[in-house]
Amino acid sequence: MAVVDAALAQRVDALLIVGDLFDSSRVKAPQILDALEQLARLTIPTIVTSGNHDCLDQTSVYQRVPFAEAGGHIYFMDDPEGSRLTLDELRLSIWSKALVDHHPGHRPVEGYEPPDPSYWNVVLAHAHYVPEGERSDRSSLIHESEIAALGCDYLALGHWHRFLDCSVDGVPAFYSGCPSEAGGTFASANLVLLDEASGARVERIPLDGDTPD
Ligand SMILES: [Mn+2]
Repeated sequence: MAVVDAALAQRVDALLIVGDLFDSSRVKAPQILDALEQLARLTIPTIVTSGNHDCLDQTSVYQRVPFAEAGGHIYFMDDPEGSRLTLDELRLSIWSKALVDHHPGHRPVEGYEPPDPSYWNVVLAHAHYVPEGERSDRSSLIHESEIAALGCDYLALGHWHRFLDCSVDGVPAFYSGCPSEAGGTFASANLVLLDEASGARVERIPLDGDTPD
């Protein structure tokens, strides 16, 4: 898995996978095992939440994904009401709401509560971004004003298969892009640097030998 290669090469402190780790609930056992073998190459905290392709419904692929077998460093954020993971060693606090039903009523950051302000405050959202002044009848929306209201140190966005900067009012918010080439862009992941003085800085890292266009 190219993302794991990049995480090892960059010596990151944690890996965030913001939904759609698996393409569907019909993914076969060998692919599940392969994904777990890849994640087992890491020892850093690896935080996973569900997306619309791997949502937590009654037929969820996650019923067949024994994360524990890949290691205790994997944290699966599976609470549909939203939950918080606190990693004291990294002074990192992560909030995420698991996606169960991808529909217009699902709001990925509704119910968010800010954490202890002495921690890095990171939010994950598998969501369809809606800029200010626009409306959408799509599912799992996140509006620009909701991003601004989070006031977090970093919002990691998943769902769209491309890199995109959705930062607003001092809240850094980015889609990571996709680990395979898609939509005329190159495969990439986001390297997020959290600095006491300057806050979050995001660097786009090409994956799997892909070259930037
Ligand atoms: Mn998605």
